[in-house]
Amino acid sequence: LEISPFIQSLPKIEIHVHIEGTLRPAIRWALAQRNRIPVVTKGVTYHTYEELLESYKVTYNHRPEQGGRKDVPTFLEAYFAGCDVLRTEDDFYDMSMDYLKRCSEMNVRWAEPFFDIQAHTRRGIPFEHVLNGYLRAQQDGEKEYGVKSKWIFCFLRDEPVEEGAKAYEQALPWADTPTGKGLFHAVGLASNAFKRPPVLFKQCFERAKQDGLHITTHCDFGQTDTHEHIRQAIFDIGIERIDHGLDALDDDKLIQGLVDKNIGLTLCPHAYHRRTKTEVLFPKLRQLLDRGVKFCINSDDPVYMHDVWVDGNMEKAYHYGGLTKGEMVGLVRNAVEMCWADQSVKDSIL
Ligand code: ES4
Ligand code: ZN
Repeated sequence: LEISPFIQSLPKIEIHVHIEGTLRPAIRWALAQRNRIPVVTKGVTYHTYEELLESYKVTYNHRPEQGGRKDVPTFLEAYFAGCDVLRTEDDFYDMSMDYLKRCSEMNVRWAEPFFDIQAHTRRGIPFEHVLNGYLRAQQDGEKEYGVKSKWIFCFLRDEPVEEGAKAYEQALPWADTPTGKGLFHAVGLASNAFKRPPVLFKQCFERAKQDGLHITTHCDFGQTDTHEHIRQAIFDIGIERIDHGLDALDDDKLIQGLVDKNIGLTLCPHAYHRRTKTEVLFPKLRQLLDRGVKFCINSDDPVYMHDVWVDGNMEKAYHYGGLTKGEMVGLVRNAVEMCWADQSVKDSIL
């Protein structure tokens, strides 16, 4: 699907994108050369850039517990394998600057990228390398590309809660607090949700709230127990946004909760379209509009999802969802309302 002049011209905000999911194969290859390490995904070593590029054309497997094949990487296996080339502060900086540059090309004015610090500390990378790389990119991305950002710390929900709490303490000096460096202004929950409901992290969310940060959580589309996860997010934790959360449409009480509490969904249409029929998926956008649920359009992990970025995701909503131009502008307006930028930034976008 080509990007139409209308979609290209819209000012954009992206508030659901994993920075590690924006690591393009060209950058991955270059960083591997720079660090003198091989490029490997699930036991397969890529000896040429062309082979590596080719490997990104797949649709990743489902998780083994959901019947996925053992020989094909799952999405998360590919995503964490990509992280291996990120070793130095400059590596994190270069990946992030590449994303922010891409933002400027797509007319994205404000971004709230997620980062998985535990994906790096558990490989022995010092947390300062990660955070200082992102902080420098946050500053230079605004200066060089005019893209402002505040970032979101993600707990890896399939790791022990104490590990997440420890990582949070290490990262706190980089947070957007009165004494912090201003990198991240929120916390979220990512990675494999299987048997890892949001309430497990209730104390982590409470702590972040006390520190003056915003809170959001992934409730992936079509996952085990996703309705219960959405229920917990709304009613037990008091989350401000939900990442995905499209399954709320199956349950009137969840929809009512979203509407009553003005909780918006950060949707990523292409992520669902990879494994959902057009005629099943896109009417759901219309249903959300009809029921008054706020949502906005994002990319999630563009590099591991066929190179479909936020503009491509908006094009899909426009084209397959049959939304009008006015409705598309409304979705940008929703993103302005849902994002946690200062009012002056919000006012400058729409
Ligand atoms: C993710 Cl698509 C998705 N689901 C859960 N966790 C993630 N982290 C990055 N992308
Ligand atoms: Zn996500």
